[in-house]
Amino acid sequence: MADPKTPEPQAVTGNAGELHQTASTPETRLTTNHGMPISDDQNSLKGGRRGPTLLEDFVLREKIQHFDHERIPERIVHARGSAAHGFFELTESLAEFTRAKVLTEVGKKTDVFTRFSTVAGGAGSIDTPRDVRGFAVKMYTVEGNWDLVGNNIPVFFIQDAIKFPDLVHAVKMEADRGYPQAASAHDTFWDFVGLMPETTHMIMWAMSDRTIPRSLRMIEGFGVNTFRLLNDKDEATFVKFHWRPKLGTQSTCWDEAVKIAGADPDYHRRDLYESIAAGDFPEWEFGVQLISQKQADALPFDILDATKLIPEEMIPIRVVGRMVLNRNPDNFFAETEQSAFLPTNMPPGVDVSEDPLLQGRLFSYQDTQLSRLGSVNFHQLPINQPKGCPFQNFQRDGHMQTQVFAGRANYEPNSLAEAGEPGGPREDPKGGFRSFAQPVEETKVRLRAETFADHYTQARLFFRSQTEIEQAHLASALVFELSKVTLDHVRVRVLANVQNVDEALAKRVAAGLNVDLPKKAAAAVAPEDMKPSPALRIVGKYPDTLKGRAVGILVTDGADGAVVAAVRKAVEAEGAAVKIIAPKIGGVTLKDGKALPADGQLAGTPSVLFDAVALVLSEAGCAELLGESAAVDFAANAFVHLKAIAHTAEAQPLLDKAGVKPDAGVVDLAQGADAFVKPARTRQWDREPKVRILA
Ligand code: HDE
Repeated sequence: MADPKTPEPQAVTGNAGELHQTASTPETRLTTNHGMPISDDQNSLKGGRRGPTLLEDFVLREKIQHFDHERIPERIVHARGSAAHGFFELTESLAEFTRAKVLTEVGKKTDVFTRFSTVAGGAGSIDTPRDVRGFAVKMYTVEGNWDLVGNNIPVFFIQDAIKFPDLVHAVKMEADRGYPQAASAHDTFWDFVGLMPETTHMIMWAMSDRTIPRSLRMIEGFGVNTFRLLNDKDEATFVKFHWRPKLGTQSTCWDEAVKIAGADPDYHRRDLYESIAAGDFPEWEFGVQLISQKQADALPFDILDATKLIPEEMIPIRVVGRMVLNRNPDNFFAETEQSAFLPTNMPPGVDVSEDPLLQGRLFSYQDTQLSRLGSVNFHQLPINQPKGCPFQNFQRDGHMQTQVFAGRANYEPNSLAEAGEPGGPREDPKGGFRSFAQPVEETKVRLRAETFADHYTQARLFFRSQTEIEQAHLASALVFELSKVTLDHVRVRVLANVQNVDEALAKRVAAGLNVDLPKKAAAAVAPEDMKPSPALRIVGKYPDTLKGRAVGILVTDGADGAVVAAVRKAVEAEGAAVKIIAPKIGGVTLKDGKALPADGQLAGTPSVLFDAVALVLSEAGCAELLGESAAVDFAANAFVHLKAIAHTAEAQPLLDKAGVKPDAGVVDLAQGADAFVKPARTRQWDREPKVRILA
């Protein structure tokens, strides 16, 4: 018989008992979404101790129902992203060109929220595929939000927004089989590319090391589309926006990126989060290329064509500000996931151009939020609200309205103020947003301007501006991607197009695939040779520094603590982070009997996660590691990924087993830890031809 009395509260049963914590004040106690205090969050309401759960249990139902609906649709592109808060500071006024306060008030700090992303993969995909990176900055200015929604590459695949759904369908996982995830190396993408020669310039960038960045802190950002600045007199100047990382633009090796994907799928997200948490704040310079109508008319390509860039050597970048990211989000979903970036968010004094790609974007971003965030009121979410100024108008109601509008004034014009009632806000003809008075009279047409027809000149400019190392990587990336293509005719068409870029490149790729070189594709406009632009390189351009990088020190029992300390000191003095890796997470006992805790266990912390490594081993420790493939891989991968390797003499047998050959980047620590620092600052490019057959 059941006990007719209400049983004593028995909130927790079993092992959880020890952890059970209760609260009795309104401030600390757990409630339902409607504020009702909850007495028991461990057990559902059952018909008897071992009986079925009752439908009556509305506490359980509310909790489960909310959980069931936790996910919202991910972004159709750029789904995988990581973000941070910070500030933008203007260092030079652009008052001559714009009336936007954010670009004229020198020294003023404007709050920003910046989200980096990959393009093709889903929200849970890896951080290191070969892919373009999104670089979206929301500046909470005193004249409304300014969203600069850019990429880490200055050009785009297509010229007209009407092709965007096709491009994205082609690159995402194939429709019937649902793979590959976060990869462009498959038939449908290259089919689209081969049939759309306008993609060629962007393909050169996409196959360069730019799309396998070392860190989100080490990527450039570009507004891509041409915008306008408008000054007090409504005079317009074309503008291209640039972000340049203080740490330099740096990339991984392809083989390394692939292995990082397994070792740490969150590599970039973790790196951003940890560096900000450690107070090592990433920073970018903000620059503009200002182009008058006259200069634009003189350019050998159309300023409205997003597949073209303006070489810095033609029109320099003027650095006028900086951005520092100094605070991690408190909540990933509320901030990073719910942030909505809109190219239509611009302060008065900034305006769009007629670039047909940008024109389509002006519709798309606002529209997509409806299916993603589910309500026209997505601008009221804290992360999306303007913070630098009030926002007010006569738009009302809708799903999830959170604002409580008092009074009757929900239309305009109204004269309610004459009766002493609030009449609401009014337009500001002087301070408000005004579009540039661009003349537009012409016949309606669906066509591409002839000025957009040259698809190869700038692709050639990019390829020929690269260093030999980068050209070899680019050619090898093309070989890799086209090797994953299963349809011969798709490969052939791409190779025919690449011939227009550079015949030697096409030959290298064909040789790398072991296929015949097809006839050159007909070009709508024959490519021309432009003067190479060294600014388009990465290698040789980034600062010679270990700052912001990470060094891994592999240790064993019996290792010399003084050597570990010396390496740590030398590396930290350069601004790099140090991690101790040991065969077991509990750490090691050093030669002097002291314990050294580990930051990572060897099998889970491979050398791909570091920019340079040191092997501080004892003789016995090394002998033991010869039987541990993770240790052999640690050294072998560091070597083939062109990293500096410092080592104690006792580590030599492991280096031999891993195939590590002596060169300038392999440093015996008997020379002192400082000898390691210089090679650690860069990759050992001279080593590459000895460890890899590149195209
Ligand atoms: Fe986007 N893009 N895009 N895009 N884009 C989106 O908007 C779109 C383009 C970029 O961190 C979507 O809110 C069209 C160029 C970034 O939340 C969507 C076209 C550039 C992000 C959309 C382009 C970008 C997006 C999906 C061709 C570099 C992520 C979710 C006309 C300048 C922003 C969303 C974030 C996101 C449309 C081309 C950058 C569907 C139609 C060019 C960084 O609206």
